Amino acid sequence: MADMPCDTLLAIDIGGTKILGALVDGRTVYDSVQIATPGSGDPRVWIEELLEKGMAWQGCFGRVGAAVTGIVQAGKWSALNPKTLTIPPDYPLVETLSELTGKPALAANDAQAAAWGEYLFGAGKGTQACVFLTLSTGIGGGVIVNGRLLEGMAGHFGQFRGDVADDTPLESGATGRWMAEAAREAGYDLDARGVFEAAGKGAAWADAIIALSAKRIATLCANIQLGLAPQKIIIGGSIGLAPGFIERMGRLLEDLPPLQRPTLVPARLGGQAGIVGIADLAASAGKRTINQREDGYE
Ligand code: ADP
Ligand code: BMX
Repeated sequence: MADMPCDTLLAIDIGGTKILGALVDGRTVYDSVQIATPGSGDPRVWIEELLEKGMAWQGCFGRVGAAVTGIVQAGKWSALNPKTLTIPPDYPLVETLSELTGKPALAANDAQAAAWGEYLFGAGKGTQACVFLTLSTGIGGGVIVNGRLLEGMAGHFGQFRGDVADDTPLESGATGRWMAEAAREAGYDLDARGVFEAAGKGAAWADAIIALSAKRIATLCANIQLGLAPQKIIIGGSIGLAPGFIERMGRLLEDLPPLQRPTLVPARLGGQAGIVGIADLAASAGKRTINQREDGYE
């Protein structure tokens, strides 16, 4: 672990596939641990497991921030799409974090936190309006307009309905969970990473899955451009950042008239955008109004 001042933030990012915990100060991530996200069960147990792995961090942080897949309202956490992650409804996340760490805590949506991280320190730096998209277990989004992060339901692009099927969220026909399902239907027991590996070795069935995903998400990006005109759409998540995926979407968009064509760029903070963003939101919680009040602040 790098030399670390003891006034850092404990930042946690809970996605549908992995949970990341880190000690963060500004853009600097001093140390991190990762566990797989259990498919269901009690999030308290998941957080305990993560804290166990970060035992050495005791006494090194004064506040906690959690960026989570799903929506957080008044400190309570719920899924919008239980296929991305099943969470007990209205789970008391902020209270649980405070109880387990003894520190004031704040929680927000994972993609919104990542959008904030990229805006402050990454590919969104210098823009006034940008959108962050995580292409991961599902599809999450965060929107910055006039230098301000839109909170609450804003940016939940993975829930858009599209050319998938009636009442099916777009993400359920485009990213991690879907790629694994599509692979199974093709006769292969692989996750999305395995699909990319198979495509890399020339498997046509795997390339077809990636091509359909890229087409659906490129259409989403074109629609976001028409709706919000961001200067950049910043792409993150393990699928978004998989080699060639952004370029594949870019090729599908190149015939659009310049005014309507989105500018796609990779997340500069990579997989750390969420923890960096939530650390900043938690650090400035006393000063900024966010969509829920944190527990334990004076
Ligand atoms: P989370 O959704 O938990 O935030 P990720 O951004 O890592 O996590 O996205 C998880 C999805 O990305 C899973 O479906 C996983 O199979 C897939 N994945 C992980 N690593 C890779 C990779 N190197 N290339 C392509 N897909 C990947
Ligand atoms: C879903 C939704 C979003 C989240 C996005 C990305 C749930 C549980 N999550 O659209 O809130 O931002 O997935 O999540 O309804 P990830 O797990 O893929 O990072």
